[in-house]
Amino acid sequence: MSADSPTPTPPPGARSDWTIDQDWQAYSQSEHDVWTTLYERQTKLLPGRACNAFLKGLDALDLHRGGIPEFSRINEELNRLTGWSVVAVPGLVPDEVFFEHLANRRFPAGRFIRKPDELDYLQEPDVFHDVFGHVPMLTDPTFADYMQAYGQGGMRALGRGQLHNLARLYWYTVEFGLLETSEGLRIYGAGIVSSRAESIFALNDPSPNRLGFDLERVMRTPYRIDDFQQVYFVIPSLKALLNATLQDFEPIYQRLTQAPDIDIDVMAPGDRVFTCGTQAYAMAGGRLASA
Ligand code: HBI
Ligand code: FE
Repeated sequence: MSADSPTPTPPPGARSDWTIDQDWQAYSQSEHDVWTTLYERQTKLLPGRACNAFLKGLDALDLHRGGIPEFSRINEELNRLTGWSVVAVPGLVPDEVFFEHLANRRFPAGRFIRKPDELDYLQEPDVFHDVFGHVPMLTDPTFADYMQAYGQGGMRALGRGQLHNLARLYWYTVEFGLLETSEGLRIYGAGIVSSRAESIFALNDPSPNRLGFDLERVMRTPYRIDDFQQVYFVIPSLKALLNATLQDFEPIYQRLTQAPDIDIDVMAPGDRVFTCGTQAYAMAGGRLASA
């Protein structure tokens, strides 16, 4: 989406900011059952894997009431904690709409939930990915500030036509980020924490590289949207992540226009190496080969 093309019009039934009513009454029992199945699977797995901020947020929002949570109920507590709200959208929204919501502390969550035969993998973020995966971290004040700073930065990046660099930052932190703790690596990325298989792969599999987070290095690294990541980046703290976005991006964007991408499966000079991966999973053909 370049800066000058008009924003696509919202789908029928959606407001001009692409939000829709969650219409919580309209969920069927089988849709609620899918949420409960996914929720119970993940919460068995995540203690000792997800970071404390995530686990604390999950409790604070009381998401274990069984069934798809009502956004208006979540928002009472979420607003009180960090001023964030969850708003329902039909699915992926255009980048500039997405950034505008984040910049105003509104997280756009898909209203739909995956089908029972899609439990383990889906391309588009559904309510489980968005609300279970992303929202608990928004109860942490530092991460809440990071997400708003990301939204504000996104609106600037759009203007420069360098969105792809910033999308990588989102991907390797908000979606697939790992955190270094005294007990070992922990997950904070929504794409990992909402996936049973990747919650295990990202921490335990010898295949992917695990490298120290460096903002500019991450912004030069392409990513995969169709399978487990071949590299995960590790932050030393949520504060360090927030601080990385508070610097002036202008010189960074300038350098990025001259810097070549870094291949997804290599180590680069200066990388802090937590795991030098075998890349065996990707070389064996990944998800499709092991299906
Ligand atoms: N829309 N609803 C929704 N959820 C996302 O995570 C999302 C999006 N639109 C764009 C987008 N993510 C990515 O391009 C971000 O990197 C900006
Ligand atoms: Fe997401």
